[in-house]
Amino acid sequence: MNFSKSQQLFDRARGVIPGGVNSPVRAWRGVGGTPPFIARGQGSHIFDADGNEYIDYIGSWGPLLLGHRHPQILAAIEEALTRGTSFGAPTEQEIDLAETIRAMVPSMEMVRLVNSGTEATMSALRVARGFTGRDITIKFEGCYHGHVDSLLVKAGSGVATLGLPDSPGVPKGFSDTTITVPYNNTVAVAEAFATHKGKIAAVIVEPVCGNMGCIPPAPGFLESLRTITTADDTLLIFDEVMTGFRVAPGGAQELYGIKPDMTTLGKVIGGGLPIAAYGGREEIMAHVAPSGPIYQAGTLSGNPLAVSAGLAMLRYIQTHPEIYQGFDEATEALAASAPRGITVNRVGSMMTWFFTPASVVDYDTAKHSETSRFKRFFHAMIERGIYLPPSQFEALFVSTAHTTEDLARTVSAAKESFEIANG
Ligand code: KE4
Repeated sequence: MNFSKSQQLFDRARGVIPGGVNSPVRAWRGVGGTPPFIARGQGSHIFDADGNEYIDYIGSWGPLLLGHRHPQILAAIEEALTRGTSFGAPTEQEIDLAETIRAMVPSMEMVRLVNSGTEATMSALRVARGFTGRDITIKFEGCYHGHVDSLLVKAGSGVATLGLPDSPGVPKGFSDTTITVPYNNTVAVAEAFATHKGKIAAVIVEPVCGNMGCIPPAPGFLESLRTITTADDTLLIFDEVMTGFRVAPGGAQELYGIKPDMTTLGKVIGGGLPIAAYGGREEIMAHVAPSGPIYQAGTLSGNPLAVSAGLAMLRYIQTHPEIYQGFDEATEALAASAPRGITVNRVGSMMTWFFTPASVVDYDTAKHSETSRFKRFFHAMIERGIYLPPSQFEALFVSTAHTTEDLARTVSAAKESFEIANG
Protein backbone atom coordinates (compact mmCIF):
# COMPACT_ATOMS: atom_id res chain seq x y z
CA MET A 1 0.00 0.00 0.00
CA ASN A 2 1.14 3.56 -0.73
CA PHE A 3 1.09 5.91 2.29
CA SER A 4 3.06 8.80 0.75
CA LYS A 5 0.32 11.42 1.06
CA SER A 6 -0.40 10.36 4.65
CA GLN A 7 3.34 10.56 5.38
CA GLN A 8 3.46 14.11 4.04
CA LEU A 9 0.39 15.05 6.08
CA PHE A 10 1.81 13.38 9.18
CA ASP A 11 5.07 15.34 8.80
CA ARG A 12 3.09 18.57 8.42
CA ALA A 13 0.75 17.73 11.31
CA ARG A 14 3.63 17.08 13.71
CA GLY A 15 4.80 20.66 13.08
CA VAL A 16 1.66 22.09 14.64
CA ILE A 17 -0.20 19.38 16.61
CA PRO A 18 1.51 17.39 19.40
CA GLY A 19 2.48 14.04 17.89
CA GLY A 20 0.53 15.03 14.77
CA VAL A 21 -2.75 13.87 16.27
CA ASN A 22 -5.56 15.13 18.46
CA SER A 23 -5.70 11.95 20.51
CA PRO A 24 -2.57 9.89 21.28
CA VAL A 25 -3.76 6.43 20.25
CA ARG A 26 -4.24 7.68 16.66
CA ALA A 27 -0.45 8.16 16.23
CA TRP A 28 0.22 4.40 15.94
CA ARG A 29 2.92 4.59 18.65
CA GLY A 30 1.75 1.15 19.79
CA VAL A 31 2.42 -0.48 16.42
CA GLY A 32 4.83 1.82 14.57
CA GLY A 33 4.50 3.20 11.08
CA THR A 34 2.54 6.07 9.58
CA PRO A 35 -1.11 6.42 10.49
CA PRO A 36 -3.28 6.84 7.38
CA PHE A 37 -4.93 10.24 7.22
CA ILE A 38 -8.57 9.47 6.51
CA ALA A 39 -10.34 11.31 3.72
CA ARG A 40 -13.84 9.84 4.03
CA GLY A 41 -15.96 6.97 5.27
CA GLN A 42 -19.00 5.15 3.90
CA GLY A 43 -20.80 2.31 5.62
CA SER A 44 -18.19 -0.12 6.92
CA HIS A 45 -15.37 1.29 4.79
CA ILE A 46 -12.96 4.22 5.10
CA PHE A 47 -10.66 5.74 2.50
CA ASP A 48 -7.33 7.42 3.24
CA ALA A 49 -5.54 10.37 1.62
CA ASP A 50 -3.69 8.01 -0.73
CA GLY A 51 -6.92 6.43 -1.88
CA ASN A 52 -6.40 3.19 0.05
CA GLU A 53 -9.68 1.53 1.10
CA TYR A 54 -10.14 -0.32 4.38
CA ILE A 55 -12.79 -2.28 6.20
CA ASP A 56 -13.11 -0.21 9.37
CA TYR A 57 -13.21 -1.99 12.76
CA ILE A 58 -12.48 1.14 14.82
CA GLY A 59 -15.69 2.96 13.94
CA SER A 60 -14.38 6.16 15.51
CA TRP A 61 -13.58 4.11 18.68
CA GLY A 62 -17.16 2.98 19.17
CA PRO A 63 -19.67 5.69 18.18
CA LEU A 64 -20.44 4.35 14.70
CA LEU A 65 -22.74 1.48 15.65
CA LEU A 66 -24.45 1.92 12.27
CA GLY A 67 -21.28 2.58 10.25
CA HIS A 68 -20.22 5.75 8.46
CA ARG A 69 -22.80 8.19 7.05
CA HIS A 70 -25.93 6.24 7.97
CA PRO A 71 -28.76 7.97 6.07
CA GLN A 72 -30.98 8.41 9.12
CA ILE A 73 -28.15 10.02 11.12
CA LEU A 74 -27.27 12.33 8.22
CA ALA A 75 -30.92 13.30 7.68
CA ALA A 76 -31.32 14.19 11.36
CA ILE A 77 -28.22 16.39 11.32
CA GLU A 78 -29.25 18.08 8.05
CA GLU A 79 -32.71 18.80 9.49
CA ALA A 80 -31.21 20.24 12.68
CA LEU A 81 -28.90 22.42 10.60
CA THR A 82 -31.91 24.16 9.05
CA ARG A 83 -32.64 25.52 12.54
CA GLY A 84 -29.12 26.52 13.54
CA THR A 85 -26.03 25.01 15.15
CA SER A 86 -26.05 26.13 18.78
CA PHE A 87 -28.12 28.38 21.03
CA GLY A 88 -26.71 28.09 24.54
CA ALA A 89 -30.29 27.75 25.66
CA PRO A 90 -32.65 24.84 26.41
CA THR A 91 -34.28 23.08 23.46
CA GLU A 92 -37.07 20.52 23.22
CA GLN A 93 -34.81 17.94 21.59
CA GLU A 94 -32.61 17.81 24.72
CA ILE A 95 -35.69 16.71 26.68
CA ASP A 96 -36.50 14.13 24.01
CA LEU A 97 -32.97 12.71 24.21
CA ALA A 98 -32.89 12.65 28.02
CA GLU A 99 -36.29 10.93 28.12
CA THR A 100 -35.15 8.42 25.49
CA ILE A 101 -31.97 7.65 27.44
CA ARG A 102 -34.07 7.15 30.59
CA ALA A 103 -36.45 4.85 28.74
CA MET A 104 -33.54 2.72 27.53
CA VAL A 105 -31.41 2.93 30.69
CA PRO A 106 -34.00 3.13 33.51
CA SER A 107 -31.37 3.50 36.25
CA MET A 108 -30.72 6.95 34.81
CA GLU A 109 -33.74 8.64 36.39
CA MET A 110 -32.16 12.02 35.61
CA VAL A 111 -29.63 12.80 32.88
CA ARG A 112 -27.17 15.63 32.23
CA LEU A 113 -25.74 15.96 28.72
CA VAL A 114 -22.06 16.90 28.29
CA ASN A 115 -19.57 16.83 25.43
CA SER A 116 -17.18 13.93 26.05
CA GLY A 117 -16.81 10.77 28.05
CA THR A 118 -14.10 12.44 30.10
CA GLU A 119 -16.49 15.22 31.06
CA ALA A 120 -19.11 12.65 31.96
CA THR A 121 -16.88 10.62 34.27
CA MET A 122 -15.26 13.70 35.80
CA SER A 123 -18.70 15.12 36.57
CA ALA A 124 -20.09 11.84 37.87
CA LEU A 125 -17.21 11.51 40.31
CA ARG A 126 -17.66 15.07 41.53
CA VAL A 127 -21.36 14.42 42.09
CA ALA A 128 -20.60 11.18 43.92
CA ARG A 129 -18.14 12.93 46.23
CA GLY A 130 -20.53 15.82 46.82
CA PHE A 131 -23.50 13.54 47.45
CA THR A 132 -21.68 11.22 49.86
CA GLY A 133 -19.42 13.82 51.47
CA ARG A 134 -16.54 11.38 50.95
CA ASP A 135 -13.34 11.80 48.90
CA ILE A 136 -11.97 8.35 48.04
CA THR A 137 -12.83 6.59 44.77
CA ILE A 138 -11.93 3.11 43.55
CA LYS A 139 -11.02 2.36 39.95
CA PHE A 140 -9.61 -0.76 38.31
CA GLU A 141 -6.16 -1.24 36.77
CA GLY A 142 -6.40 -1.06 33.03
CA CYS A 143 -9.78 0.62 33.01
CA TYR A 144 -9.77 3.98 31.28
CA HIS A 145 -12.36 6.62 32.05
CA GLY A 146 -10.96 9.54 30.04
CA HIS A 147 -8.19 11.92 31.01
CA VAL A 148 -9.68 12.95 34.35
CA ASP A 149 -6.82 14.03 36.64
CA SER A 150 -7.84 11.84 39.55
CA LEU A 151 -8.30 8.81 37.29
CA LEU A 152 -4.94 9.04 35.49
CA VAL A 153 -3.54 6.87 38.22
CA LYS A 154 -1.24 3.90 38.19
CA ALA A 155 -1.64 1.73 41.24
CA GLY A 156 1.26 0.89 43.41
CA SER A 157 1.75 -2.86 43.45
CA GLY A 158 -0.70 -4.99 45.39
CA VAL A 159 -4.25 -4.13 46.33
CA ALA A 160 -5.94 -1.27 48.14
CA THR A 161 -3.01 0.92 47.26
CA LEU A 162 -3.48 4.67 47.13
CA GLY A 163 -2.51 5.61 43.63
CA LEU A 164 0.42 7.52 42.18
CA PRO A 165 -0.09 9.91 39.30
CA ASP A 166 0.34 8.19 35.93
CA SER A 167 0.91 11.43 34.06
CA PRO A 168 3.04 14.49 34.76
CA GLY A 169 0.88 17.44 35.64
CA VAL A 170 -1.42 15.51 37.97
CA PRO A 171 -0.75 16.76 41.51
CA LYS A 172 -0.19 13.95 43.98
CA GLY A 173 -3.07 15.36 45.99
CA PHE A 174 -5.43 14.54 43.12
CA SER A 175 -4.37 10.89 42.95
CA ASP A 176 -4.05 10.41 46.70
CA THR A 177 -7.79 9.83 46.86
CA THR A 178 -7.85 7.16 44.16
CA ILE A 179 -7.46 3.49 44.97
CA THR A 180 -6.65 1.20 42.06
CA VAL A 181 -7.31 -2.54 42.30
CA PRO A 182 -7.12 -5.39 39.78
CA TYR A 183 -10.17 -5.89 37.54
CA ASN A 184 -12.30 -8.93 38.36
CA ASN A 185 -10.71 -9.14 41.82
CA THR A 186 -13.46 -9.02 44.42
CA VAL A 187 -11.05 -9.84 47.26
CA ALA A 188 -9.03 -6.72 46.46
CA VAL A 189 -12.20 -4.64 46.47
CA ALA A 190 -13.24 -6.07 49.83
CA GLU A 191 -9.79 -5.29 51.25
CA ALA A 192 -10.07 -1.70 50.02
CA PHE A 193 -13.44 -1.32 51.70
CA ALA A 194 -12.13 -2.86 54.92
CA THR A 195 -9.19 -0.47 54.90
CA HIS A 196 -11.22 2.63 54.05
CA LYS A 197 -14.62 1.76 55.56
CA GLY A 198 -17.10 4.60 55.44
CA LYS A 199 -14.74 6.77 53.38
CA ILE A 200 -15.27 5.61 49.80
CA ALA A 201 -17.49 7.85 47.70
CA ALA A 202 -17.68 5.69 44.60
CA VAL A 203 -16.47 2.68 42.70
CA ILE A 204 -16.18 3.42 38.97
CA VAL A 205 -15.91 0.47 36.63
CA GLU A 206 -16.14 -0.42 32.96
CA PRO A 207 -18.77 -3.20 33.31
CA VAL A 208 -17.17 -4.77 30.26
CA CYS A 209 -13.65 -3.50 29.95
CA GLY A 210 -12.60 -2.26 26.52
CA ASN A 211 -9.51 -0.27 27.40
CA MET A 212 -7.07 -3.07 28.09
CA GLY A 213 -8.53 -4.96 25.19
CA CYS A 214 -11.97 -6.51 25.69
CA ILE A 215 -12.30 -8.18 29.10
CA PRO A 216 -15.72 -9.35 30.29
CA PRO A 217 -16.66 -9.23 33.97
CA ALA A 218 -16.01 -12.54 35.70
CA PRO A 219 -19.18 -14.32 36.87
CA GLY A 220 -20.32 -12.61 40.05
CA PHE A 221 -17.90 -9.69 39.79
CA LEU A 222 -20.46 -6.98 39.05
CA GLU A 223 -22.90 -8.50 41.55
CA SER A 224 -20.20 -8.34 44.24
CA LEU A 225 -19.52 -4.69 43.43
CA ARG A 226 -23.21 -3.95 43.80
CA THR A 227 -23.40 -5.74 47.15
CA ILE A 228 -20.26 -4.26 48.68
CA THR A 229 -21.02 -0.69 47.60
CA THR A 230 -24.60 -0.85 48.86
CA ALA A 231 -23.41 -2.17 52.22
CA ASP A 232 -21.11 0.85 52.73
CA ASP A 233 -23.34 3.55 51.19
CA THR A 234 -20.82 3.93 48.34
CA LEU A 235 -22.08 4.82 44.89
CA LEU A 236 -21.53 2.31 42.09
CA ILE A 237 -20.78 4.08 38.81
CA PHE A 238 -20.94 2.09 35.57
CA ASP A 239 -18.79 3.79 32.96
CA GLU A 240 -20.78 2.73 29.88
CA VAL A 241 -19.18 5.24 27.52
CA MET A 242 -18.10 2.26 25.41
CA THR A 243 -20.67 -0.42 26.36
CA GLY A 244 -23.74 1.83 26.40
CA PHE A 245 -26.15 0.83 23.62
CA ARG A 246 -23.36 -1.35 22.17
CA VAL A 247 -23.57 -4.60 24.13
CA ALA A 248 -27.35 -4.34 24.53
CA PRO A 249 -29.98 -1.63 23.98
CA GLY A 250 -29.72 -0.85 27.71
CA GLY A 251 -25.98 -1.39 27.86
CA ALA A 252 -24.05 -3.74 30.13
CA GLN A 253 -26.41 -3.04 33.03
CA GLU A 254 -29.21 -4.62 30.98
CA LEU A 255 -26.99 -7.47 29.77
CA TYR A 256 -25.84 -8.40 33.29
CA GLY A 257 -28.91 -7.27 35.24
CA ILE A 258 -27.10 -4.93 37.62
CA LYS A 259 -28.49 -1.51 38.56
CA PRO A 260 -25.73 1.03 39.25
CA ASP A 261 -26.33 4.26 41.15
CA MET A 262 -24.88 6.35 38.33
CA THR A 263 -23.97 5.72 34.70
CA THR A 264 -21.81 7.55 32.21
CA LEU A 265 -22.49 7.36 28.48
CA GLY A 266 -20.79 8.64 25.32
CA LYS A 267 -19.73 7.46 21.88
CA VAL A 268 -22.86 5.73 20.48
CA ILE A 269 -25.26 8.38 21.84
CA GLY A 270 -23.83 10.91 19.45
CA GLY A 271 -23.72 8.74 16.35
CA GLY A 272 -20.30 10.26 15.64
CA LEU A 273 -20.92 13.79 16.93
CA PRO A 274 -19.48 15.03 20.26
CA ILE A 275 -21.91 14.21 23.05
CA ALA A 276 -21.88 12.28 26.31
CA ALA A 277 -24.01 12.05 29.41
CA TYR A 278 -24.04 11.16 33.06
CA GLY A 279 -27.00 10.39 35.25
CA GLY A 280 -28.51 8.21 37.89
CA ARG A 281 -30.91 8.16 40.79
CA GLU A 282 -33.01 11.32 41.09
CA GLU A 283 -31.98 11.85 44.73
CA ILE A 284 -28.35 11.98 43.59
CA MET A 285 -28.81 14.09 40.46
CA ALA A 286 -30.95 16.61 42.38
CA HIS A 287 -27.63 17.81 43.84
CA VAL A 288 -26.37 18.97 40.42
CA ALA A 289 -26.46 22.73 39.75
CA PRO A 290 -28.69 24.59 39.34
CA SER A 291 -31.06 22.33 41.25
CA GLY A 292 -28.33 21.62 43.77
CA PRO A 293 -24.93 22.90 44.82
CA ILE A 294 -22.61 20.60 42.82
CA TYR A 295 -21.41 22.67 39.90
CA GLN A 296 -21.02 21.41 36.34
CA ALA A 297 -21.56 23.36 33.13
CA GLY A 298 -20.77 23.41 29.39
CA THR A 299 -21.08 25.90 26.55
CA LEU A 300 -22.03 23.28 23.98
CA SER A 301 -23.71 20.77 26.29
CA GLY A 302 -26.85 19.46 24.58
CA ASN A 303 -25.69 20.82 21.24
CA PRO A 304 -28.62 20.64 18.80
CA LEU A 305 -26.67 18.87 16.02
CA ALA A 306 -25.22 16.23 18.33
CA VAL A 307 -28.56 15.77 20.09
CA SER A 308 -30.35 15.26 16.77
CA ALA A 309 -27.79 12.65 15.71
CA GLY A 310 -28.13 10.95 19.08
CA LEU A 311 -31.92 10.87 18.90
CA ALA A 312 -31.76 9.31 15.43
CA MET A 313 -29.27 6.72 16.67
CA LEU A 314 -31.27 5.72 19.75
CA ARG A 315 -34.56 5.65 17.87
CA TYR A 316 -32.96 3.34 15.30
CA ILE A 317 -31.79 1.04 18.10
CA GLN A 318 -35.26 1.06 19.68
CA THR A 319 -36.88 0.03 16.41
CA HIS A 320 -34.22 -2.51 15.34
CA PRO A 321 -33.50 -4.72 18.39
CA GLU A 322 -32.52 -7.51 16.00
CA ILE A 323 -29.18 -5.82 15.34
CA TYR A 324 -27.77 -7.30 18.56
CA GLN A 325 -28.27 -10.86 17.33
CA GLY A 326 -26.55 -9.76 14.14
CA PHE A 327 -23.65 -8.32 16.10
CA ASP A 328 -23.19 -11.58 17.98
CA GLU A 329 -23.16 -13.69 14.81
CA ALA A 330 -20.88 -11.36 12.85
CA THR A 331 -18.34 -10.86 15.61
CA GLU A 332 -18.30 -14.54 16.52
CA ALA A 333 -17.27 -15.25 12.92
CA LEU A 334 -14.24 -13.02 13.44
CA ALA A 335 -13.50 -14.58 16.81
CA ALA A 336 -13.55 -18.06 15.32
CA SER A 337 -10.75 -17.16 12.90
CA ALA A 338 -8.21 -17.14 15.71
CA PRO A 339 -5.75 -20.07 15.74
CA ARG A 340 -4.59 -21.95 18.84
CA GLY A 341 -2.42 -19.77 21.05
CA ILE A 342 -4.59 -16.71 20.57
CA THR A 343 -7.08 -15.80 23.31
CA VAL A 344 -10.24 -14.12 22.10
CA ASN A 345 -12.44 -12.06 24.41
CA ARG A 346 -15.76 -10.91 23.01
CA VAL A 347 -18.93 -9.32 24.29
CA GLY A 348 -21.41 -8.67 21.50
CA SER A 349 -19.76 -6.50 18.86
CA MET A 350 -16.67 -5.61 20.87
CA MET A 351 -13.77 -8.04 20.66
CA THR A 352 -10.00 -8.43 21.06
CA TRP A 353 -7.56 -11.06 19.76
CA PHE A 354 -4.91 -11.33 22.53
CA PHE A 355 -1.54 -12.72 21.47
CA THR A 356 -1.26 -15.00 24.48
CA PRO A 357 -2.55 -18.55 25.04
CA ALA A 358 -3.51 -17.78 28.65
CA SER A 359 -6.93 -16.44 29.61
CA VAL A 360 -7.06 -12.65 29.87
CA VAL A 361 -9.05 -11.52 32.88
CA ASP A 362 -7.29 -8.36 34.05
CA TYR A 363 -4.51 -5.91 33.21
CA ASP A 364 -1.69 -8.22 34.37
CA THR A 365 -2.86 -11.10 32.20
CA ALA A 366 -3.54 -8.75 29.29
CA LYS A 367 0.06 -7.54 29.53
CA HIS A 368 1.28 -11.12 28.98
CA SER A 369 0.29 -10.64 25.33
CA GLU A 370 3.20 -10.60 22.90
CA THR A 371 2.87 -7.12 21.44
CA SER A 372 5.62 -7.85 18.88
CA ARG A 373 3.41 -10.51 17.33
CA PHE A 374 0.39 -8.20 17.55
CA LYS A 375 2.35 -5.52 15.65
CA ARG A 376 3.17 -7.96 12.82
CA PHE A 377 -0.46 -9.07 12.73
CA PHE A 378 -1.70 -5.47 12.69
CA HIS A 379 0.52 -4.46 9.77
CA ALA A 380 -0.30 -7.58 7.81
CA MET A 381 -3.99 -6.77 8.24
CA ILE A 382 -3.54 -3.14 7.19
CA GLU A 383 -1.73 -4.34 4.08
CA ARG A 384 -4.81 -6.46 3.36
CA GLY A 385 -7.15 -3.50 3.81
CA ILE A 386 -8.33 -4.34 7.33
CA TYR A 387 -8.25 -1.35 9.69
CA LEU A 388 -7.92 -2.49 13.32
CA PRO A 389 -7.28 -0.52 16.52
CA PRO A 390 -3.49 0.17 16.55
CA SER A 391 -2.94 -1.38 19.97
CA GLN A 392 -3.16 -4.80 21.59
CA PHE A 393 -4.97 -3.08 24.46
CA GLU A 394 -8.04 -1.86 22.58
CA ALA A 395 -11.25 -3.49 21.38
CA LEU A 396 -12.42 -3.69 17.80
CA PHE A 397 -16.02 -2.87 16.92
CA VAL A 398 -18.41 -4.41 14.41
CA SER A 399 -21.25 -2.26 13.04
CA THR A 400 -24.54 -2.98 11.29
CA ALA A 401 -22.81 -1.84 8.09
CA HIS A 402 -20.34 -4.75 8.03
CA THR A 403 -21.46 -7.16 5.32
CA THR A 404 -20.96 -10.91 5.05
CA GLU A 405 -18.42 -10.11 2.30
CA ASP A 406 -16.55 -7.76 4.68
CA LEU A 407 -16.46 -10.49 7.30
CA ALA A 408 -15.34 -13.18 4.89
CA ARG A 409 -12.55 -10.92 3.61
CA THR A 410 -11.53 -10.15 7.18
CA VAL A 411 -11.47 -13.81 8.24
CA SER A 412 -9.36 -14.69 5.22
CA ALA A 413 -6.96 -11.78 5.88
CA ALA A 414 -6.77 -12.72 9.56
CA LYS A 415 -5.80 -16.32 8.79
CA GLU A 416 -2.93 -15.12 6.58
CA SER A 417 -1.93 -12.44 9.09
CA PHE A 418 -1.88 -14.84 12.03
CA GLU A 419 0.51 -17.01 10.00
CA ILE A 420 2.76 -14.01 9.39
CA ALA A 421 2.58 -12.92 13.03
CA ASN A 422 3.46 -16.39 14.27
CA GLY A 423 6.08 -16.98 11.59
P1 KE4 B 1 -13.75 10.60 25.68
O1 KE4 B 1 -13.34 11.71 26.62
O2 KE4 B 1 -12.56 10.12 24.81
O3 KE4 B 1 -14.98 10.95 24.84
O4 KE4 B 1 -14.20 9.35 26.54
C1 KE4 B 1 -13.31 8.84 27.50
C2 KE4 B 1 -13.70 7.41 27.83
C3 KE4 B 1 -14.41 7.18 28.99
N1 KE4 B 1 -14.79 5.93 29.33
C4 KE4 B 1 -14.52 4.86 28.53
C5 KE4 B 1 -14.97 3.50 28.94
C6 KE4 B 1 -13.81 5.05 27.32
O5 KE4 B 1 -13.54 3.99 26.53
C7 KE4 B 1 -13.39 6.35 26.95
C8 KE4 B 1 -12.59 6.63 25.69
N2 KE4 B 1 -12.21 5.48 24.93
C9 KE4 B 1 -11.03 5.61 24.10
C10 KE4 B 1 -10.82 4.28 23.36
N3 KE4 B 1 -10.16 3.34 24.17
C11 KE4 B 1 -11.16 6.77 23.15
C12 KE4 B 1 -10.11 6.78 22.05
C13 KE4 B 1 -9.14 7.92 22.25
O6 KE4 B 1 -8.70 8.15 23.41
O7 KE4 B 1 -8.80 8.56 21.23
